[in-house]
Amino acid sequence: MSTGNAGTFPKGFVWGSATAAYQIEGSAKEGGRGPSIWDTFSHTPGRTLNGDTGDVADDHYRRWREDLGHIADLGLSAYRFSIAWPRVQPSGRGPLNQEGLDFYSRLIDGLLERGVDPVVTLYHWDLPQDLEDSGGWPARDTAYRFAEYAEHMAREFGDRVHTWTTLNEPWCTAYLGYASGVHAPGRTEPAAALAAVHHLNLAHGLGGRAIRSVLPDARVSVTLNLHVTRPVDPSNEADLDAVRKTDALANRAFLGPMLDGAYPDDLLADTAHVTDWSFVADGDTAIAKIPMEILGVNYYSSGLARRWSGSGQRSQADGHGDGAGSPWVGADDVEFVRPEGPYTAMGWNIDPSGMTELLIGLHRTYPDQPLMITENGAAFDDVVSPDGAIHDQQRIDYLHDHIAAVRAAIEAGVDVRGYFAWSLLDNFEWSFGYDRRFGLIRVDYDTLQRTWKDSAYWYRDVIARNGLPE
Ligand code: IFM
Repeated sequence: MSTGNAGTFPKGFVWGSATAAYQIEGSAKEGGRGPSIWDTFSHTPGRTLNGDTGDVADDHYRRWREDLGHIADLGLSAYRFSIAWPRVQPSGRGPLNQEGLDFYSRLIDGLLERGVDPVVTLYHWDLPQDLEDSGGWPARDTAYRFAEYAEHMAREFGDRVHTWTTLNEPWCTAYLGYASGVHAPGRTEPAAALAAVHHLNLAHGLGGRAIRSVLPDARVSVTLNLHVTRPVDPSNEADLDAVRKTDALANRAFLGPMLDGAYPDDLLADTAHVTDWSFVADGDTAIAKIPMEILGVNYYSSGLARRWSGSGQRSQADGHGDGAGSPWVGADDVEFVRPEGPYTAMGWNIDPSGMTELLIGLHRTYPDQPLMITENGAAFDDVVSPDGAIHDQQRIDYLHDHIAAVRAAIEAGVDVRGYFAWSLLDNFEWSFGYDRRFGLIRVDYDTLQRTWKDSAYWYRDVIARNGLPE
């Protein structure tokens, strides 16, 4: 496919930016919102850096009008945000909360008035606490509650919202929430994590079907943080097998049911010592598979793995292994080695080629599936200059190189429909609290003042020219 000039993108390419409710909204107890697992988790001593919570966050719940102004000024064609389930249905079941619905309704109207397409994520990790108290994602019922909630949202907003993302990064929900415990609800139960994987897949299928029952023409999607893992020694069979295992757990555990209607045999075999997968009922994987107008891909960095020798301290240097447990359920013989730098402030390596590789690989396996980069971005230790500006050249370089990587994939024939920068604003970076800044726009957490970083001006120009600078 030719895209014209070296740096330009196909006509109609979507340029967006993304956020998530708990990371920006604040007002955790306002407007009838119920508690979520992230309220409980972040208020539990020792769970987040500096004890940070999402109580105030970016105060977006009250400053949404100002934020709409930034979205419009950037020239975004789409804005990806999540609905906080506990804000619109405080207990995760039963009655809806009109005040919460009104908030999102105003936001959606405001986006449309400014010519920005609202892209809604239904679940970005803030499970209503009541549902966790009934078992959370390891419990089958949660998938049915999610489908009901999805149907409600389709009825409420389907006249104005066309693109619906069921789940954001179910890998994190299942493995960080229920295996390593570094995310809410902080459980470290490997078998429960695999049950969560399954019920998230089921929720995706049930939820997508519920949306389509109300809105036959809805564009349904999911966002996955697919892992690009390379072998330490590409000529070593054991290292290649370690990569296969991580691919099964991280990628094919979701792609399999959602796109092929089945779990991969090697995943079931690799984890047979953890669970017998008896929580998978007949017909579940057929339900999980729904046609998707878009498959959302989040990409930040790549990994490096090898077979663990079995002696000494096993390294888990993949940026996800610092909790009480390992997120890599059942992969006890896999060791993660820190890839070469440079690194972002998250300690993640910068590897744009991994993004091209990922997109091309997905296209080979699923040639008819349109793709979208629903998140990509970087945290750096931004410095405010004496003149008040934030010269975040490292972030500009990161974004530049990853956008170029997307373009390389398009040139190679991959159907990539858009790119969303993570994130619009600095925000609550989960267990890292406010310490890691991903925003195009800086948020001063004392005054809540927003200031455009150089990367925001740069991204605005990329959008305006539909491509990278020459
Ligand atoms: O901040 C998160 C986001 O919520 C999900 N994807 C990764 C981002 C950076 O860690």
